[in-house]
Amino acid sequence: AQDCLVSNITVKQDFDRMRYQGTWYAVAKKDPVGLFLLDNIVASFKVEEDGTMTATALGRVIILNNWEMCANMFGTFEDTEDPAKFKMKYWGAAAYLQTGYDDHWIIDTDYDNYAIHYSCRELDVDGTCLDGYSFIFSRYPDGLRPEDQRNVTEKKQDICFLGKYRRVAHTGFCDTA
Ligand code: FEN
Repeated sequence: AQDCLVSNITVKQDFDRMRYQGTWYAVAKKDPVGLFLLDNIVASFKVEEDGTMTATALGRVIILNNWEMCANMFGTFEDTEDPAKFKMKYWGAAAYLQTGYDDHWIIDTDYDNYAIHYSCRELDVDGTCLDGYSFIFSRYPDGLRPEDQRNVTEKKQDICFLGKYRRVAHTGFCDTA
């Protein structure tokens, strides 16, 4: 959407939640306002027997007194009329972690290599996104394949977050948690 209206953002056509299952490594993220996951972010999606999509996410956080922790987050997804647009209820394994209810849109994915996720938390009066976050996911912790980078950059621009991403480091911090 070159006008940056959230209502004009297009998502993956005929999104297939079965093919989306499994492990996704966050290789880049655009942060929302407030508390979030810092790095070492790995998400795992699953389709339950009743068809509901669920996910877990691990990521490093720094809590009070500069304690480094691995946050263990859970999400359940509510379907909408668009198969690529969900509402996600999320919570943490630990009580100090924030809970929430966010949009969860799959902008694009080829299921085997990359995925572009988008969530706008707050609409501005003009219909653009005032506060949102986004993940670029890869099936590989080392990053995107070179042949996927052009498309991902294009999609970052489509959701008006180009230039707002930071690389997500994978140092192994949450590998044994
Ligand atoms: C997503 C996809 C897979 C499932 C889930 C995802 C979203 C995770 C979110 C995490 C939020 C973390 C927070 C951390 C926090 C999209 C990857 C669930 C939205 C809010 C602190 C930091 C410091 C502190 C307290 C809490 O609460 N962090 O003192």
